[in-house]
Amino acid sequence: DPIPSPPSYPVVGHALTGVIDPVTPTLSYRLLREKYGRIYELNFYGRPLIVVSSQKLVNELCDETRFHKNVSGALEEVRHGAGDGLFTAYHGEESWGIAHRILMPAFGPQQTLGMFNDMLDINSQLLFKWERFGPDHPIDPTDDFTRLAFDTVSLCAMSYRVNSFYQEELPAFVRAMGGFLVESGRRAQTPHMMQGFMHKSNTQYEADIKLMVDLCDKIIAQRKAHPEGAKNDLLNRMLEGKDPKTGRGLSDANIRNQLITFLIAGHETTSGLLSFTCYHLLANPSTYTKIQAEIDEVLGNDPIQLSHLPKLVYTNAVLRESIRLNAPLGMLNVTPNEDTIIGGRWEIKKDTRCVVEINGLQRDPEVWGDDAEEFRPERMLDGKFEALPPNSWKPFGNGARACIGRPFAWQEATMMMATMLQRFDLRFDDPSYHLHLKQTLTTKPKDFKMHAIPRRGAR
Ligand code: MNH
Repeated sequence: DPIPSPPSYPVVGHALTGVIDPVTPTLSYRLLREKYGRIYELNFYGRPLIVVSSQKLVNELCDETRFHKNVSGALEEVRHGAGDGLFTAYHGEESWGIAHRILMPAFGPQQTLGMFNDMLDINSQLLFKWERFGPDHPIDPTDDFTRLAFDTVSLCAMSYRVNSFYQEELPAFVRAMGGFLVESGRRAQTPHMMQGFMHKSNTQYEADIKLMVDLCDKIIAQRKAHPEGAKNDLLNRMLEGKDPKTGRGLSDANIRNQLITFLIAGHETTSGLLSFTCYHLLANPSTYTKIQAEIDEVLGNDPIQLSHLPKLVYTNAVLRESIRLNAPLGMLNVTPNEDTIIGGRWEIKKDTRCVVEINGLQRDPEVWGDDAEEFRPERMLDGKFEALPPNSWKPFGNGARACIGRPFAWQEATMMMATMLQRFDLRFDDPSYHLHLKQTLTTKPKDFKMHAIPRRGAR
């Protein structure tokens, strides 16, 4: 059967038709889904793109015997800075397998528990900041959570302190990475022949990459010169780790690419998750009351401990529900190994670009019901999450190429929610605020401001 497709121009296809808004593509995908359904085809300069968002079809795209991750578009541009790091490695690239096998155990739940103190260190810096600025200060949660996440990954990965809470402007490293990511996204939308003429952005791009590369190379060189007394952080594990399959270790250049990758993959995503969660709690007062009651019961006035984390059951459901409605990384790119047919009727040729539209998938009414658009953490409780049809909740990606930092991000986010709500009552800065989105490689709330009012009796 023909795959539904909006009207297009000859030659350029859907480029220049405005069907995809370059600023917030998420909104365009939503409109297209509402109009054309849960599978439709776009075409850019002759290259087709198939966008899928029902659980039944996505379930087929998640079958790793039939489809694999496709590094193209913005992801491929990110290779200019992250090279063959795990996130941007091509399907089948040899260094991916070696690094995956060395790093999987280093990111396991047990290792992540061992990062508790480093996470708490950065977490306290944020809470102190809010306490000192006081209840009248409008907080930009996305900005502060980006600082939190960046400093946390950097400390846990390579014991390097970015100290972004001690600076008004974002530190050079964070700014370089932000600029690099925005420019990578922009390049993906620029025809190659045009790129050579954009001297100013090209120079800035190169400078941003050099800054990130030089800093990570310096950290690696210092560690190799002075290994004594170093913490057993991710850098240490990469320097010492041997692949059980091939016996090989990681090259210095690959280790640097992984460090840059962790920082890229680990800061905007976690920041988005925390920001959206604050928004949803403020927009849903009854949920807010419940999560705060749980945190008061589990933590009371005590400092947070590892043993508290598994008891924060409702908090966990709130995070799952928040990331269901607003996945910070909204697209998974895959492509079929061979010509294939999905849904029993739509043919997809080998190497065709396919996209799993996560926000559509995670609102599929066949899975989530008529209230799929509502924020209702109860749907994640009492075994209901575990009983979901396969591949209906995919905020961390799929299979072998799924997020390696998932336990890391989840622990960091849980600790932040618990300690934040233990100490503060949150309020909207503008009570009439409605959720708007801001999109780069990842999606975050736009213009969302809040206040943190110290609670009486909090530590
Ligand atoms: Mn993470 C891959 C989402 C936090 C490191 N991550 C992915 C993918 C998604 C994702 C989706 C799959 C992308 C794709 O298929 O192209 N990641 C998240 C979200 C959060 C997150 C929503 C936070 C919330 N990620 C983190 C953190 C780190 C990290 C924190 C590191 C400390 N992620 C990665 C790496 C990969 C990845 C590395 C690539 C894994 C691979 O392909 O081997």
